[in-house]
Amino acid sequence: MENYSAESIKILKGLEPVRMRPGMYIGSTGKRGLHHLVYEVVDNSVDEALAGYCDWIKVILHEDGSVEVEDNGRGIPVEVHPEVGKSALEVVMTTLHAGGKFSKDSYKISGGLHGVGVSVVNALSEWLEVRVYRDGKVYRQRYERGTPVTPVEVIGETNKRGTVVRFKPDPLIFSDTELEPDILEHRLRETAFLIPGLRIEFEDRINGVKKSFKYEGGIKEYVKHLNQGKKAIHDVIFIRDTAYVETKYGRREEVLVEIAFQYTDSYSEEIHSFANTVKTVDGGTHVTAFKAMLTRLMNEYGRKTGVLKEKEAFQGEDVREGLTAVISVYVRNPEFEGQTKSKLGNEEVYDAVSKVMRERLKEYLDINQDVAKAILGKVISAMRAREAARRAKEMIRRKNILENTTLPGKLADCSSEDLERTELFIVEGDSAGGSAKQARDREFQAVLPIRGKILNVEKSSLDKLLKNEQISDIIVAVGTGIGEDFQREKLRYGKIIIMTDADVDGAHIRTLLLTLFYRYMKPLIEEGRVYIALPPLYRVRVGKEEYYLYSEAELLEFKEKYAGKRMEIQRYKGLGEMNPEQLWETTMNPSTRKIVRVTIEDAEEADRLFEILMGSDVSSRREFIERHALKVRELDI
Ligand code: 0RA
Repeated sequence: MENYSAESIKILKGLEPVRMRPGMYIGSTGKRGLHHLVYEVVDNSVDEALAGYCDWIKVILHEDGSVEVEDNGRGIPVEVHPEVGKSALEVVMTTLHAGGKFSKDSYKISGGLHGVGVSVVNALSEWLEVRVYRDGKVYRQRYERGTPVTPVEVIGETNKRGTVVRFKPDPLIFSDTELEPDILEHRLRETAFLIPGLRIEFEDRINGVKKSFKYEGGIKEYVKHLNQGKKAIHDVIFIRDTAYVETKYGRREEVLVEIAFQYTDSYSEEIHSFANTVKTVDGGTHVTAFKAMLTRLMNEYGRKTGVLKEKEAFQGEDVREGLTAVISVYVRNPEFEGQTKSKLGNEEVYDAVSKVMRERLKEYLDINQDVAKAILGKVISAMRAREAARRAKEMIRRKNILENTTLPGKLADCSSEDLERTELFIVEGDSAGGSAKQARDREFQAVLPIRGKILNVEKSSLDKLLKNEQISDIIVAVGTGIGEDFQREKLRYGKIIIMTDADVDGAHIRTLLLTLFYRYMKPLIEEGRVYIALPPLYRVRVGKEEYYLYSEAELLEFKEKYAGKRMEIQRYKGLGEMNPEQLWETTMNPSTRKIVRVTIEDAEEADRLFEILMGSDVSSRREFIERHALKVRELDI
């Protein structure tokens, strides 16, 4: 870094445009934009850390809703800027400096919404106070809505170095000025993972919580963290190298590539990517190159070892099943594309990542043959499962086409064909199924009992379960077929209602069914046709009156209301304990029952949880089921 000098700042304009059109600078004036203010300030300190001058950042969420960010970097320069006759500190805080901005010589973040500068934060704050510890002195200046209300003053002496920025987001700009500690914590932890050795402290004074993040292992530790609770099949692979590549402007540039990844025995894929420590949620050239090269190298390896037959080839999805990866690149002029500026566009990064992957990963796998074998085994079984799933789908399709009049024997169908009235109850257990068949209104309600223990097949993928008879009965009863063969017009019922016991097994089955609908019959969820029945948890008798209660909370409330009265409480352990009349009244009669419509978010959650259920980690599975079982209880219509 050269010395700070007057020329390195190009003064463009004041801050009025920022208050006029905040969205242009921070994306939005909602929650997202609000949090962006904090990131903007933290990123300045992070840049100082990347340049090697700072190893500690502290963020405090104050009780008054303001945020304070302190670092032990060099401190923002305070010298008087000769051209304007103002302190550099004031210039930095009160002018928009685009282009040749106040930047480090290293990899400066310059794309999109990132690195718009701390002056933008100043402009959008009700007030902001900056302190600089530099040359033994403490400097201070205060602003209101971007305008200085004090000069840059020396307010004391110190032996510290660094910068402290404290600001309060302006309620005139933001619809909601409440910062979410969880969001901030998540982001700060992520940043700490990206810069090994950097300590980031977070203190939430509203809730009295303090956290400290420091990861010497960098993104390697990040992958370990992401895979907690999953069963890894090898140690985290870490590769890091620089590559010299040509940009589209014909310049040769150095790109630093860091990749950490690990396979688990799960079926999901999780890739987090960053460019210059900025998260690229929509991926980009670095992610595309990583995926392409991983597939290519695995195919080459599979060929070489003879496990791939002549006509076989791994597809991307085979190679990424159970993969958790973190990709972090540093590039001189990052281009962030897309609506939210979260996709990396630099073509030269594609070349750099391909090159580093080819050279370093090959080398790694040559040295660590056992790891290579473990991964290859996983990829092969993913490929076989994909082929098996295709055959299973084919089979169901054929079954649908050839015998589409043969409905499952266990289905008690309804007589109406009016889609807007008809309902299919998928009921757990034969005894509850029997009661439901007796209880239903056969004109518009159909009942399909399924056995409770469909899920005993441990560590099986959903694809395999498609072959399961219970599942194929459901698919045939619903009528639409699945996946690419889904035909909305074949739908046989207007509502599909999942009715399971209020216990762990019930939650288990519900998750499986939601995952099935989510992955293979998604339009049904999007149209809001899938529901969960909420059977009561208690029946209470007070005198001659009977009441049904649907939650612990309702029971407590009830007890308070009837305190002193004699009551008889029956707890239902399962649907099977209700006689048909009770089942009708509490769970099936449209005018008295409770049902919850399943949203896409619910189904996504179920899909995620399904992975945990199917995974091998018994304790996290148990924990999840219990949590999830409670959660559905808390929902209401
Ligand atoms: C430009 C030059 C110098 C430091 C900084 C910027 C700087 C900015 C921020 C913002 C938050 N924390 C910061 N820390 C440092 C260094 C000038 C010099 O000492 O040569």
